[in-house]
Amino acid sequence: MEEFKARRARLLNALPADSVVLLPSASHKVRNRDAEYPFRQDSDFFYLTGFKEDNALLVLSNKQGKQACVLFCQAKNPEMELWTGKRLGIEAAPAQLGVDSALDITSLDEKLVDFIADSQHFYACWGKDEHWDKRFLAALGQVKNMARKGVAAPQHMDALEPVLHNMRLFKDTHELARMRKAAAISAKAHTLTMQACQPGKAEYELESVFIGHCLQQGARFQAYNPIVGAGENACILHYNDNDQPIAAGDLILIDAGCEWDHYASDITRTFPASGKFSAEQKALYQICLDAQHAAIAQVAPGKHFNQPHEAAVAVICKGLLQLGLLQGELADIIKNETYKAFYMHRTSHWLGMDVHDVGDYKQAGQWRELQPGMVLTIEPGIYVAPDNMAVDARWRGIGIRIEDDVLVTDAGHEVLTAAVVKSVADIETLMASHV
Ligand SMILES: [Mn+2]
Repeated sequence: MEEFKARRARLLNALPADSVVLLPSASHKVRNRDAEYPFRQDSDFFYLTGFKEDNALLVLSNKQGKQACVLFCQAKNPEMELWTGKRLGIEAAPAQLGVDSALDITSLDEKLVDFIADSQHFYACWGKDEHWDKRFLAALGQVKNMARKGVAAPQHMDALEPVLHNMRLFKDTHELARMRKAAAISAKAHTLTMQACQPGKAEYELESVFIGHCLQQGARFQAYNPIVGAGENACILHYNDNDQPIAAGDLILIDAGCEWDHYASDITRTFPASGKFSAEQKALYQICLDAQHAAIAQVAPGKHFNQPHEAAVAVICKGLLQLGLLQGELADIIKNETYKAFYMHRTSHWLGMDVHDVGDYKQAGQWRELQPGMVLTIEPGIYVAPDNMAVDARWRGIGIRIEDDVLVTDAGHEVLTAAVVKSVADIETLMASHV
């Protein structure tokens, strides 16, 4: 509770005087007819409340120098709770969540007016959800109509995201504990999946090993849909079908990571179905791994966000040039981006509550400087399209990506997902111990 309370205070301290913040929870989403997707709380809302129910809204305000925090949530209702599960309720919310008071969500529209009245700055995630925009603007309209009573309406409609997401970019110890847990479960799941691999199995059988381990450990949700691509499917960046058979000569690319208490992990490993890399697979894999090591070495305070990517691109270009998949001068290849035929995505993204986490990548047009507490992925890849007639046939259809989660520390970096092997020798040794 203290963790969330402290974040709310920090946010309010960062806002100008006489601000009001309105932040709704996530709502249930229909998958088909009466069946819903599993509920996932809104990341911003969870970050500030730790509250896991839907149909709620957080109000923060610092009007007249006084910080206030009010939660609108669902009232207790035994009849409804019999169907949809236990609710915290209005009475228990203040003690449980550390908010000043709690109000019935059904009274939201009439009460919002009081919170907005006499505020100067109206903070919300404007433009994110039309339904909430309309409700907030309707309340604002009501406040404006009170002008003759001496009530002032906000002069500024402010985006909440820049200040809140800059906070989320720097992970505190509570957040890192959750991210380490997610990383540990996913690393073990990747290890078990590699050991379970055999030609003749289907991609979904490996997916089931991965998800099965996560579930057994209590990580009920994946941070994103797992990618399990065998052979040429590894060249499809967001492959999600996971329904093809695995052949003996295939490389298998698995990009999967569980979520632990609203925090993501994101790991990719690529390994040979038979347990032994072919000469071509090994040559490209080693380039990708060298690129990843070079990129990870660039993660340290004071480096900028693009330096790992630049390092990875340089290693990949040099390697593909040596193998003859690229031709010409190294400097030209990098400048003209001809490597993009093989490496078309970027090397990193922020990681946190969201797998592609919030936070600006550039500030004033410049790549952002890395600072302790930031977490980013390092995920170079090499993909030779099955129909790439510019290269020898033996290279075609090979797809490789290697991805780890890296925390920026005072001393440099810490790889949170180091527990799952990635060298050629270590993968071949692990896969020899088939389970
Ligand atoms: Mn990723």
